[in-house]
Parts: sequence; structure tokens; C-alpha cells
Amino acid sequence: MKVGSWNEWDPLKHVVVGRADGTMVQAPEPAVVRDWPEHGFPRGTHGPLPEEMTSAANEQLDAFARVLEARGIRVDRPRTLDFGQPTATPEWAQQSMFGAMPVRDVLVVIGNELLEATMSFRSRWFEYLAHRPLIEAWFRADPDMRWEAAPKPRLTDASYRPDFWEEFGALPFEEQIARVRAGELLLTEAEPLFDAADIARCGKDLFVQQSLATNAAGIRWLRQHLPEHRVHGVTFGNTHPMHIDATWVPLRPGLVLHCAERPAEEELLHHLKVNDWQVVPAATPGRTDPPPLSACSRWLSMNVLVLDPGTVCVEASETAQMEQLDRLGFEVVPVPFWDVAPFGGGLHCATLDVHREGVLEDYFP
Ligand code: DAV
Repeated sequence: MKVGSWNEWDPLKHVVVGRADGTMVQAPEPAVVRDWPEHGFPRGTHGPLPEEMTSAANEQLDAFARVLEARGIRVDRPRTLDFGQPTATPEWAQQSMFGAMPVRDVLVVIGNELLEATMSFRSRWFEYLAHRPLIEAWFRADPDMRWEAAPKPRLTDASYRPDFWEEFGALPFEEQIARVRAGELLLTEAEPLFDAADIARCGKDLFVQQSLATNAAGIRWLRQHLPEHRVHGVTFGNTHPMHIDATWVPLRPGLVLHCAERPAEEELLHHLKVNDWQVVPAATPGRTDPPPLSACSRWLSMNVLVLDPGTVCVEASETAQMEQLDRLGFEVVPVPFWDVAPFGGGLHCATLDVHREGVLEDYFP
């Protein structure tokens, strides 16, 4: 048993696959407005995702776990909690939690360190508890594992721009993109906030997206916490940036898959180009619509899980994405996963690399 991973592609030995059980359409909170009347969740309401959707998602998650196990990869699963229960800190109360499907959002492994993210939604403040029994067991089994948690955020009203959703939604596209580039979104800079899924790991270089879940203070905290790394704060031309892993996906040394609808900054492209990295625009998704009951986009098509530098898991209906990766020289493992999407994402979102064989390298010398 070893906790250790430096990048998104080294040979995967041990992984966590999330669970759909009990996932909620969250109760309203400053960070989250849900309005899905066509699915029985008009604005202001909350509740569990329907039973049939939950079992369909769990079937696909279980099948994915079996695919990984058949390849000799150890798979752990989080426990489920009663995500419908109200939670509170001394400073706020929230009518529901969220779930334990997108493990990627909450935890990240960088070298021998397991780091718990702050999270930025009140409904997700306690989500680490779904994963704690696993983390405790790893800590007992691996004497070299470092266990860290970023400062628990307060998430008072001061952490959110008042009326953000109404005001931002009314702005023209260009102005929305200007706000994204300037980092003037939902979150204020009152305290460091980040979701782990805004981090893309490339050895010494970590690309961290400023987003609806990650603020500049969160990126600064990561930079100070990881002095041996180059932590790049990045933005993309995406009006609803939320987690980097359907936008900027490193596949192997020298190759990044990029959502061309969401342009990268010149500075980032330059950093890759001078180091002979290729930035490939991802194939157009097969879906025209985003998944139901979800904040994710159809670009979950590129939310792939790399098993080793020559093998990649791709959602089984995304034919064009599979063909593109095949042409790029990968063995493609098709994994049916669209029923999981409403629970928080794709194959990368649903997993956490606990151990990938390999060492720290500088790919951008
Ligand atoms: O860009 O569609 C995908 C990742 C969510 N955890 C998007 C978000």
C-alpha cells in the first residue's frame, strides 16, 4: 500500500471510484442555484435524485470498478452518508449535503501527500467525511503518506459576491468572459478556496484553474503549500468554469487535450509550446445537450481517465473522442458512463488516483 502520484498519466495502481447513492439536488445556498422544473426540481426545491437514475449510475460505476480491477488496479469505494441531512457550522446552516460521486473534486494526491481541498459550496463542506475511513486506512498502512487538509473555510456570506447569479447571467457573453479572465466571479477573496478538480498535475508543474469553485487566494495557498512546484493560475474562455478536467486534460508527457470552445491564455500556450508540448483540440462531443440535473457540460466527452501513457478510458458513446485518441496512439477502453453524469461528472471526476507508479519529473525545463 502506497499513496503516491505526480501526474495524470503514470501507470495507475490504486484508485477510488465514487458512489451515486443518496446524491442530492442541493438545497439553495449562495454558491448554488438549481432550477430544473422539467425534472421535478423547480427553483428553491431540493431532494435526492430519482431512484431509477441512482441505480443506473451505480451499475455503471460498479462496472467501471470491475474493468479497472480486471487490469490489476486496486479499487476503493467511499462510504455514503445521509446526504439529505441538514448540516451547520456556528456561522451557517444548510438544508442538504450533495453526494460522494465526484471524488476528484474533494481530494488530490501530489507526490506522497493526500490533500483535502477546502471546497466552496456549503453543501459540500462535510463531503470529506465520506472519504475519511479510506484516508485513515491508507495513513495506517503507508508510513510515508503525508496527510494534509487545506484551511477549513468559513463560507460566510462574505465569501460570495451578492446576487452574482442574477447579475452575471444578464451580462453579454464578452463581458462574462472578461469577468472570467479577471477572476471576478462568484467567489470573493475573503479566504482561500479551491476544489481539487481545478488542478491538473504534470509533475513539477500544476495548472490550477480559477473558477466558480477556486479563487486567487486558493491558488496562492496551493503555491505556498507546494514550494517545490510551479503552480500556474490559469483561466479559459468559458462562462461557467468549474473544474479543469473537461477543458484542459494532460494525457501523457508532451500532450494535452484542450476544449477549443474554451480558449486558453496565450501565456499558457507559450509555456507548452517552448517545451515542445502539443495542445490538441478535443473531438466534438457526440451529445448536443448537457446531462440532466447537472452543472456539467457535454464536454464530459473529454473527461477521460488515463491508465498509463498508452491506455485511456473514454465514455463508450463518445465515438469521435475514442477515434481521436486511437489516432493519437492510445489503446482506448470504452466505458459506458453517461448515466453517471447527472451525479457530478465523467470518468476523471468519478475517480481519485491514490497511486500511480513513477517519480517527480520536470516536463517544462
Ligand atoms: O466543464 O463540463 C466538468 C467537470 C465537473 N466536475 C464541465 C465541467
